[in-house]
Amino acid sequence: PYTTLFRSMAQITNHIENFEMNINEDFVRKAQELEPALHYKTVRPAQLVSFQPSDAPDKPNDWDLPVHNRADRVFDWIPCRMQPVEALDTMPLSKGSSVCLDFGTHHVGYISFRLTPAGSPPDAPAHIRIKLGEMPCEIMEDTASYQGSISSSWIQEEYLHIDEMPARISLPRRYAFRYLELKVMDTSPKYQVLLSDVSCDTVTSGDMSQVDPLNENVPEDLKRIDAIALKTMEDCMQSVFEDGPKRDRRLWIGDLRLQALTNYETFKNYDLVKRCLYLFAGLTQNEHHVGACLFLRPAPMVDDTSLFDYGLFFISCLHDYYQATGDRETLMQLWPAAYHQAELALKRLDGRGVVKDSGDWWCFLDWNDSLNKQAGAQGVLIYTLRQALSLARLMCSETSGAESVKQLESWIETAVRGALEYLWDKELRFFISGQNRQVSWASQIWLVLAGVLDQESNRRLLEHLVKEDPPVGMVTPYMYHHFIEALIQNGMKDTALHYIRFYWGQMADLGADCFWELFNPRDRYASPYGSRIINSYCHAWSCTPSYFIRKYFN
Ligand code: RAM
Repeated sequence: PYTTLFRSMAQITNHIENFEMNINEDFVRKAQELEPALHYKTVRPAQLVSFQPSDAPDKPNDWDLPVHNRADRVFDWIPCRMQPVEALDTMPLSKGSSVCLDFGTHHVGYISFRLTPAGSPPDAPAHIRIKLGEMPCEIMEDTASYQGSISSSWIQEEYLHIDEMPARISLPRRYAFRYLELKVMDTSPKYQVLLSDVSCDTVTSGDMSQVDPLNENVPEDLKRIDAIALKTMEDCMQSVFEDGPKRDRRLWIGDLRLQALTNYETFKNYDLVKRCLYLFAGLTQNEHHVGACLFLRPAPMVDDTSLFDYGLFFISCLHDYYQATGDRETLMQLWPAAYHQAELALKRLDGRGVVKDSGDWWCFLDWNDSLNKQAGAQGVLIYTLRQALSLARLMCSETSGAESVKQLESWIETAVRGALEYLWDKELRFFISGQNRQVSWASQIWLVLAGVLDQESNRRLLEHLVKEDPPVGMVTPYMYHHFIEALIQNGMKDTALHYIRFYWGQMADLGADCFWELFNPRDRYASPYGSRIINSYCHAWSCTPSYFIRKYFN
């Protein structure tokens, strides 16, 4: 029951030419029936705060990297001049003055506050600016200086005219923030305004009471990392698993895959994963390719962004969901869509059994401009084909699945042979990628996860990788996740733990309330979008320490 809709290119970004959306009404209905209940809670600011730039020189920390390692800093802004919220009562704000409220931790929700005039009757509207920031940089850096590659409309900043006061003002948008700054652009020389009764109705579909406490003997630093990761999960759990509640506020399949894995070890909201699976299968692109991301409102719609790896991860999501739930009915319904993603991906193999390389934005892997994606994509292909094979074997007994088992076995054989013959460089003892035979972290990690070599060789490769540290490194928690997973799967748990501490531990030391979309320990200012104020500081793909800690170190 597929309906096909054609949309004009002018309306939607141009990733696919002649983009078409295929709708499976039954699947979409099923997803809608699984819409989660949202939980609301009212929270209030903890204190007033100001920030000072940190001019202290960088000093090497435990990891010998130039990263601040002091709990009193949030990135490189030092919170100072803290005051109780009650101080607002005696703080009339006039033209040009501002106040910053610290809610104590990260929140997602709807803001309201009261504005009362002080002095003469208000003879002009109050013109105010509200800024909301997950991090101090969003409050402190000038929005007008943003020149990045994605829309400045993500910056959480509002200008309002208030005509009548006293007034209770409720902002219509949902925000992700810890800090709220109100600045008076103008009142009139005759009156000021008092800010009071500031609150936020937080929203999430995550239910923290479902999450078991960690065993007492888990080390304190891991408990802290786990708590931050859980908060990240909670704030990203909305009507679907969002990638980030500040940005992009939508369902991306790469993020979903890692959220779902973490969810099975924590919140155990199986229906939320199921809902996302039905959405992806119910709203597909040209040739029924699973899209990279989906919008929910005003009506569910698949985006026209198509990525090789993200399409294949539909297989992983279904595979992991079945492993966690044993929900055979869902498996049966969604298996054809999953298998089809493998068929589509196979079209990209050249005669040698190697994925054809092209441009930038055909396969994601990591936010790293210099990364060649060919070998990593080959790894993702083999990794997901193996998961498809294990599902196909399960399906075999009840349907005519024997064909797909044979087909998948032969595809895997072809792709593994291709990787070994054309991507493995015996001299370098690394997998190479692309025409320029690039050696990167991502290529090694994905081909290790793909199980192209035996365990012993994988281990040697990972050790070699760490030792040689090729310059094309990892920049996102998403890529680090795969590194940790590769280490654990090859019996290197101690090294994995070391890197969890190295990476997520440093974010925690830098004052993270939730884990970030991006963190490059060697360059804290890194942003694929051109400015760190647009980065997301509560990002789903960064939540996996809870998965690792609970599954392997608890
Ligand atoms: C970013 C999103 C998301 C990621 C994609 C590839 O814009 O925030 O997390 O999956 O890119």
